[in-house]
Amino acid sequence: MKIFYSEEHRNHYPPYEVFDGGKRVEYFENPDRMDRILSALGKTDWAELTEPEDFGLDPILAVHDKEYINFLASCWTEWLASDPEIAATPERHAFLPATFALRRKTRPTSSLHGRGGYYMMDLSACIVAGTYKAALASANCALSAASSSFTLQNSSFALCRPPGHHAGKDYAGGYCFINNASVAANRLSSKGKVALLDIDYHGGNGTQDIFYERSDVFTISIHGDPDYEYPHYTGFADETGAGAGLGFHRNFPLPKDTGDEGYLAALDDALEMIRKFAPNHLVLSTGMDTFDGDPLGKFHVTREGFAEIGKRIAGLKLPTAIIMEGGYANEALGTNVTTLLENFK
Ligand code: OKP
Ligand code: ZN
Repeated sequence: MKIFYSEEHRNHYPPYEVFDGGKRVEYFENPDRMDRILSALGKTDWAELTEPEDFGLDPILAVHDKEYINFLASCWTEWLASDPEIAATPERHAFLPATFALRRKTRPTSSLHGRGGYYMMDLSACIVAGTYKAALASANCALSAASSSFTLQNSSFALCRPPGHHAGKDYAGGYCFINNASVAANRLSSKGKVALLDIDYHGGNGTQDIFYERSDVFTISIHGDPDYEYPHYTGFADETGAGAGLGFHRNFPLPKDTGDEGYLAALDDALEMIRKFAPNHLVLSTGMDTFDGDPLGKFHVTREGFAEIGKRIAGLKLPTAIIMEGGYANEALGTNVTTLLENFK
């Protein structure tokens, strides 16, 4: 199986994040996650590591707002230029806004902090020197996986970091900057019907927003109920699309302590909907944070659970671009990923 991976992610490693209640903690979405996955892939006889192709900005701008991408591109250098203290010790800092724009009543103003609060939805998508290039390389991994799985009509894996499913058309959030899976799905949509299934523990709000009014890309997310879980304000069962997209988005919010059995029951319902939609291609937003013991999750999916989840999704028999999203139980991350991927080789 082709695995698209770039070393570029290493330069995106913010020195901290601001967690619930304002607590400063180490950045959960760290480069070690990739090392664990690479090491597990290296022990298999089927993983074929490949550099991503560079697709340029066009496929990204087909999904994201240009001014938002410009903000990502220049944020760090503007931030350094604005304060000599930051410029003297850049490794100790990350850019975060302190005021957030409530949409509908607001506009992106020209100051850096004005744009920060407009283009960022929370305090977890810290921008540092290497963020923009890492995000571009991550999107190129997803595009390469899409292109390869289309050409070869098989499945491929994009080892993306930073992840993407919380990023909307014009905002970053939840460790995400460019919505890798959406960029890939949008590109594939020119070739046929696409289903995008999101099995990350957190609701895929960015993906939901991007395709909400479209019927050519059917989006489904299975996740912790926003009633108790991040991203808190979206991902409810009654959000099913709008306009031409009505009926082409589905959410499966699940309770705390969901285990293999409860998860697989929801997955079966989701897979049935995908079968009815009869897509030509599948994009799988793959987070392993449903795992029992994940520090950011409240589910109890086991390794055996991931084997069964992979088996049932692969049972769709669709060429699948598998896109890495979250998963923070680093010690188990590599094995969990290879356990799921094995079903698609
Ligand atoms: C990214 B992905 C925990 C605070 C949440 C952001 C989580 C982003 C998850 N209560 N901080 O979907 O794995
Ligand atoms: Zn997640």
